[in-house]
Amino acid sequence: MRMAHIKDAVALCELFAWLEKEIPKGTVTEISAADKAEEFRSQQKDFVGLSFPTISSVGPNAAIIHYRPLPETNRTLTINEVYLIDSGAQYIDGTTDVTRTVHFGTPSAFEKECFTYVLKGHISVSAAVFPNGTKGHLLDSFARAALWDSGLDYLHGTGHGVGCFLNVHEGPCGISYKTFADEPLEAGMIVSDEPGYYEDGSFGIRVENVVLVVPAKPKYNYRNRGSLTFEPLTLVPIQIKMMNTELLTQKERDWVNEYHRQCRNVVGAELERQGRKEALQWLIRETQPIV
Ligand SMILES: [Mn+2]
Repeated sequence: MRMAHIKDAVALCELFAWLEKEIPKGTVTEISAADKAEEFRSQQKDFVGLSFPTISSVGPNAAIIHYRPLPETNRTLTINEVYLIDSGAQYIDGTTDVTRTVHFGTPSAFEKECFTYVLKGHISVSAAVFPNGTKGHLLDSFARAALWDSGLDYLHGTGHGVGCFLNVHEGPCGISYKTFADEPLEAGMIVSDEPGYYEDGSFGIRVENVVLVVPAKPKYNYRNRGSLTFEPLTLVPIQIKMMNTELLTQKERDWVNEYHRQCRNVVGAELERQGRKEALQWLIRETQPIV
């Protein structure tokens, strides 16, 4: 799974570097961007196919949670609207599922504010430390707290299990306000962490990583229960331009910087090995530390 996610990140770095160059020409659509993502993924070793149909959506189309572009709805990407792409692939060594929300021009203050609440929720789950035996639904409100605080929410679950060269939606665990099919999280399980926010008729935001459940070592060990946390397997930069960094705590800024350091080190090495220079330049630029 780690290898599959590194290759998948290479493909997405290529995609975003390509989109930045092509969008100003006015020739990129939701469908052609999705096709390009598939083309870059197909260049990676042991690629078999997509893990689900790509959600490639811009502006108001991204506010439709299960949108998938059709010829009659297909919008052109511009520097004026937020772009959301939720996509993934099957490789012989693993399955991926990643969502990034980006702006190729200047996002509005409200778009940045909403993005930052979503990011805070994403980080709150990803960095959570919780006792062994905890069920995923207890973590669901961690993902929503920053949105709830401002009277906002999203009408879907926060995470699902992910198989390894298997179903991209896999039981028995998940992170949702719903409590069915919710086995306790255990070290070695793999789930998604994907809060969002959708402003009807305007824009959609989602930040999704696939994360691995790993043992945590907090200061104490109450009744020897042991503790767990998550380690991101997805290593694709989260767009700093979309963040209102003043709304982030120091701990959240540290998380972003550490995450981007890992993206740069791990994916950067693979981009270098594959000789993908433009994507490497893009990665380095997009992983500058925030203050
Ligand atoms: Mn997902």
